Amino acid sequence: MSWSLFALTVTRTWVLRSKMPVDRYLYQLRLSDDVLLDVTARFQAEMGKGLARDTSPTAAVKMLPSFVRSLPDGSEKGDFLALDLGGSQFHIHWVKEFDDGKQSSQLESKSYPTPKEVMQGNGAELFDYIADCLSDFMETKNLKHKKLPLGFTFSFPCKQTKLEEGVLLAWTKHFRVRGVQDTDVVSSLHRALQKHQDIDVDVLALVNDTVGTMMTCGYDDQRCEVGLIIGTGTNACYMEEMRHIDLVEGDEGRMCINTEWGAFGDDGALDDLRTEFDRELDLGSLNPGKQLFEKMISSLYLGELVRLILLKMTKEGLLFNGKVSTALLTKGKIEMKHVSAMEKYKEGLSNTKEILTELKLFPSEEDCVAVQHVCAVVSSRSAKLCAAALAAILTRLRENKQLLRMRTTVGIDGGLYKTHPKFAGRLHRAVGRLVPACEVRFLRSRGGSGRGAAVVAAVARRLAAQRRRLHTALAALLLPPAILWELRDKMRAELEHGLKRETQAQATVKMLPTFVRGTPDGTEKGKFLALDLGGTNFRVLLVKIKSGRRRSVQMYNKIFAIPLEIMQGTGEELFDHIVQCLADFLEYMGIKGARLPLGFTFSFPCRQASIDKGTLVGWTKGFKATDCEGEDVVDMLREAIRRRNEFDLDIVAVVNDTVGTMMTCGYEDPNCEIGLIAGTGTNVCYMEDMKNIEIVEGNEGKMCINTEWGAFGDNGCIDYIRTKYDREVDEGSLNPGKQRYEKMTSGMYLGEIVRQILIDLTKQGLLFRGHISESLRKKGIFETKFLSQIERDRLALPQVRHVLRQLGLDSTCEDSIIVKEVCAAVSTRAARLCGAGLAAVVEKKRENQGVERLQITVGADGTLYKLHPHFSRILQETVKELAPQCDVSFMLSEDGSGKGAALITAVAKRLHNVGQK
Ligand code: 0WK
Ligand code: 0WK
Ligand code: BGC
Ligand code: BGC
Repeated sequence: MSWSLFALTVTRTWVLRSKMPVDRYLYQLRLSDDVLLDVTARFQAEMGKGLARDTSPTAAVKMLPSFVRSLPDGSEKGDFLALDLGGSQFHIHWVKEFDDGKQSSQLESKSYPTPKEVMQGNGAELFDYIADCLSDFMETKNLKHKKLPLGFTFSFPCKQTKLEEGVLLAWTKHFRVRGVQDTDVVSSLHRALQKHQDIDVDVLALVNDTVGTMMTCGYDDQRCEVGLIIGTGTNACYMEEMRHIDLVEGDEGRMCINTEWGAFGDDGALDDLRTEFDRELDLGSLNPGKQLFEKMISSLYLGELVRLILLKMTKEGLLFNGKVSTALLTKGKIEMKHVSAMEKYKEGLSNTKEILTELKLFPSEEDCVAVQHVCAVVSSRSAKLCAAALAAILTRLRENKQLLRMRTTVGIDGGLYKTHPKFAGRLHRAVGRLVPACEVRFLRSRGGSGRGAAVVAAVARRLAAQRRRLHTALAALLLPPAILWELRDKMRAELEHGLKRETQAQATVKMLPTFVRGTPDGTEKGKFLALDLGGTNFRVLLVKIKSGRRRSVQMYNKIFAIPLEIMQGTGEELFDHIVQCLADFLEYMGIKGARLPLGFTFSFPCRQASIDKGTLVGWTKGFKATDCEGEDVVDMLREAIRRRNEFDLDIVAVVNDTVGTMMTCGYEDPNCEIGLIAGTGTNVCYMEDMKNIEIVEGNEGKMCINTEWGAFGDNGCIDYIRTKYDREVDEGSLNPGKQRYEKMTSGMYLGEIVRQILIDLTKQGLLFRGHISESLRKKGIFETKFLSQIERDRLALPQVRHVLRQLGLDSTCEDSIIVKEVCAAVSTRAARLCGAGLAAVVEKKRENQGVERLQITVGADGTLYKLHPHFSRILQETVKELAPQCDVSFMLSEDGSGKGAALITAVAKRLHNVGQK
């Protein structure tokens, strides 16, 4: 340790210990950690106010959305220009970003002065000056022939509604240009640039220097999610959860918030901490009452604070023998560089002596020590106050992530932080004490925020291109109203084809008579068995129906699995499996001996000649058992029961799940004359007038028609809305060319459509960094239940990423936003398509009844309808749109179609007994 340093330390310790009167002034500037923690809490409250819709207009800390949503992902490339205005220097950069996966970029820069007359002139002059400098820069760098995108770092508070626009709220620091406040600075820049015919730049992004700094550091450290400037001014930004930003639409992902913490305390929140020197400094500033926090911290003001303290001490004879020099009386005479120099303790008192002498103060050694002390206390307070506010931001980030401990990186820039000998250390230590649960890496920005602005422009360009390509890909899934009306009419035509004798045979929408002629009338009673096959679950049910006053239905059911090898084995194995389950259930219920009537819900297209006959037209969904198509499934069940020879049952009815669902709901609401299934498969049935069912004898009354609308389009009539993704899914299905409408609308296929689109977007480099992982190649991996999970409102993106991770898909925030959009596009199309089909059915019902307005209830079931967060709502809205003369109520079938099958069995049984008499 050098002699002079030793001498200094001894003197200082002695001076300090002896509690110089200087402390009378300085103790207010000493902030204990308790006080700092209180400042942290106050700032947290201010942040909340700035983010919330109702308090943000009056909030002092503005919390300005920056529309920067994502960090660079390394695919940014190309040449960019960047302007960096608002710090101590005005920089222009030429940034070349290389898509070499190593996130490397090259920077060529030039600084331009910001003369006072420009900083305090009028707007047109300022932007003309900027344009002239840019023109000069492009001349120098021989860029005038290039059309280049530009990122504009503008280090003042701006209200933004999009990246490429910013309305100046107020000037700060040493800027005070007339006619700019409350105007969009990007349009002003554009106007000035247009005066230069020989330069062609596109301002893609306006960013605050804190945001530019965060992005610059984010390029080197992906963990960087906070940007901090401690220079001429001070400010911080950080990545906030969208769901907390009331002023911006959407809940997905994060957005960078420019806190503008310089204004913390402008509402009096820090008045108890502001000293007389702070108040005096503020009164003498360009913007009294504004930026009060900044005026306690940043380099533009610290020198002045020191001057005011020294002036007071000198006036009271405590320094320089009470001789007040002109310098001490001159505002701005002591600058940050002086304070920094004087705090270079390794150099002892020499700097201090030299500087004070230059200021004609001729200090004693004690004076020097005292002045150093004042500098130390003032700059320490600055560092600590920064730490307190930063601690609030770090705590919020940790809470947003619901972490107990958090590692993060703070990108930092600014003359005070970079050049002051002690500031950085003090800041780091204070942050360490205030937020011990956060492990913070402070990363100095390399190349200034200009590079960051270029990165933002590059990300903006990438996102814009991505969005354009995403919209192109998803455009094919959008069904404008005109198309929907058309589809409604096409469905209507197909319904008619299916009903008419001469066209029935070729019809794709088969319109299968079910021989169910009425909905329940409450007289049904007895004990019935029901089987429910064809949906997600195979159920065996015992249903007890009571009529009259004690009218009720009691059900006991058991779910059994249908293994894939049974679904796609032989018909015999399938029906033996069904009877095995039946036997287990009868055993379990202890009713093996009872020859109960049974209703068989068989959710596949069956041509019926009567209520208890059903010939399978063709398998759908995941079933492909052999030797069944063209066979009567009731016979096959009876044979299987016979083969087992353990019990006997009276199979009274075979019904489609849509019919069972209609009956189940009809038991509660007699107005229910339509049954809708939107589940693994999709289908609808409705009560049709017998006179319209030409293939069944008789014109009286009604009969339920199982439309089997899943096959709509198998004749190519909807090929014009089928996309390449639909064709992929169809070709990869068990029944290519069949059930085309079902493959665009039902749970068995929606996940596969999404997977096909994700593969296509990944191939285009729009997703997963262009890498198609093994899991993404796996057919059926993207089950429809994942759509429902991913599309759940308020599901934060981390949870979407969690779902994708379960699928072995490692995704970025952006990826998950895109995946969510793809899911929404696919499920919305499905719901709108179903809505168009259903509108055709209810309109037919209305015309059947020849009424102006129809009131009708639709009984609905199926996992897609029940569990998807938006499907049922969008379907209902579409029906309302396309069948405006129908008041359609939707009734969720609580008990599945098994109950309906039992009710049908009861009716059939009653009719049968009446027939016997
Ligand atoms: C360098 C950044 C610039 C920022 C400046 C702040 O590139 O955007 O405004 O730091 O520090 P100052 O120059 O005010 O000390
Ligand atoms: C529950 C019904 C059943 C029907 C199923 C359809 O009880 O008959 O097949 O809904 O929905 P999924 O299970 O296919 O989603
Ligand atoms: C401005 C901020 C800026 C900060 C640092 C403040 O005066 O209001 O927008 O980020 O200075 O340059
Ligand atoms: C079947 C229909 C059934 C629907 C819903 C379709 O695949 O063809 O009979 O109603 O799925 O389960």
